[in-house]
Amino acid sequence: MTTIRAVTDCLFCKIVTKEIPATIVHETDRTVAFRDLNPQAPTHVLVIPKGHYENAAALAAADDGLADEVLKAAHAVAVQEGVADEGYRLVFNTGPQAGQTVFHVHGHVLGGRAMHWPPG
Ligand code: D5M
Repeated sequence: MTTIRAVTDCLFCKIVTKEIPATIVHETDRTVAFRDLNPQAPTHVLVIPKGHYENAAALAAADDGLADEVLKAAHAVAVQEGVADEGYRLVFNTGPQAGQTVFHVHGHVLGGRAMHWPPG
């Protein structure tokens, strides 16, 4: 049985527990993916571990295969959304200077349009 660590007052923990509604498009035992409220591309889905980790560094340090599951879930979302073949961007804003605003690690799966480089 999987134990999920939740943090009070975390927006994305509340999406996991369904206290806050979201359009969930993909779910596994330990991950969930839902549409971004403020989409920046035709496909814009956030993929998170159900357990609370502040950012990608904390998730990687968990060292229990969870980061791998999140990556696989992100690719499964891209396939499901029909953007895997043409290409998609997977972004983990990590820390305030990178633009992270919600401190429950999330990968942005962005696709359905041409992307620019470097990002702003
Ligand atoms: O990305 C945080 C992202 O989270 C940002 O793109 C908006 C999105 N967001 C915020 N609240 C919600 C809810 N309630 N549902 C879906 N998406 C949401 P960051 O990388 O931290 O800047």
